[in-house]
Amino acid sequence: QQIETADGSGQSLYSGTVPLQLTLSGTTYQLKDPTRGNTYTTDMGNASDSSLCQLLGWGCKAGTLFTSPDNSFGNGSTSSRESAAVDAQYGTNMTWDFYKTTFGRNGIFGNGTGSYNRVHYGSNYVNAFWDGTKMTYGDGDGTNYGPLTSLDVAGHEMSHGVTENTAGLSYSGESGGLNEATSDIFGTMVEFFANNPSDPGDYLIGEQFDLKKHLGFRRMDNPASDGSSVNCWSSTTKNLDVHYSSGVGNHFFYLLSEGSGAKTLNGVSYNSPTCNGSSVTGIGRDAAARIWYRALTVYMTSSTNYSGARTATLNAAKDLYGAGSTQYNAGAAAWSAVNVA
Ligand code: ASN
Ligand code: ZN
Ligand code: CA
Repeated sequence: QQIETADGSGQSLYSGTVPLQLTLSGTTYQLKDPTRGNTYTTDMGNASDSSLCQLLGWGCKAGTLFTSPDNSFGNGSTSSRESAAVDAQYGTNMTWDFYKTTFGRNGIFGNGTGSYNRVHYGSNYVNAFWDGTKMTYGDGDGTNYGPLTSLDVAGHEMSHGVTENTAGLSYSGESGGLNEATSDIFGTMVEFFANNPSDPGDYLIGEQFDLKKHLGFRRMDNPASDGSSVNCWSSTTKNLDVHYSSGVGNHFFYLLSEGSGAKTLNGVSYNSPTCNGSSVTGIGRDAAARIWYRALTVYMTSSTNYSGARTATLNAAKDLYGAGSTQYNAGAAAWSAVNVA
């Protein structure tokens, strides 16, 4: 079989019609991108992994690669099984391009090797995950949540892979909260980077597939508004589920990017309170993301806690912008504003 790269297009659920790079094998188009480390997407056919796989990583299912007789995938609705696959593939493309363009990073592993997506995992499964090798997406319950294949979740899950291959933040206690915050931060940056008119950048996580409220699972300007996450660090932050202790890091990142107070961006209204009554002026999300990425890849380790994250990001800001720079000072002010001294 002759193998070539072919241009194609997909009709996604959340991002409109998107360009795809495909593999043409003989006369069959595969949803597999030779220009981004051969990243591909498979159909799990609503099967779940066996308990042996979940426990030991043995006998996990790879799913069936999406293929087509033409170079077009999906129809923009869940009536085609390909549509969610288009979102997942597009999400990995945008995440790949975000890391490459912004930080010069070649994929999750940093070596140009791709990964893969499994979609239609399980039945009524309202989650998505990274397992060390690949991304997996459920279809949601169909009532409150649709398939979880939005850009921000794709960026979130792939960023778990980046964290695992850099700082290695351990997934419990405060380091676990920082691990989760890192995924929310870069998932959000991917959404802004893609600049897709159907899914404009915001500081909400999962708003696209939240069928009822369109607010998603978490919000970064005021994490505590979900009733479970925290805005401000305290000595009990380490006891929370990592998806709630991430609130401190998410809140820091929002404040550093956008500043405190009320603001409307791409049609979404935000109001970020500080924990110490200060007001914080933002430095923009691009500078904030550069600081976080350098902190993650140069200074953080598996056991970094919030106090350590303050030191790591301020060291990163010093390297990038200089001690006493606006960016450095804003970083210090934003950490103080979330009670991390
Ligand atoms: N969706 C979740 C996450 O990526 C799955 C998990 O709990 N690890 O954080
Ligand atoms: Zn996560
Ligand atoms: Ca979002």
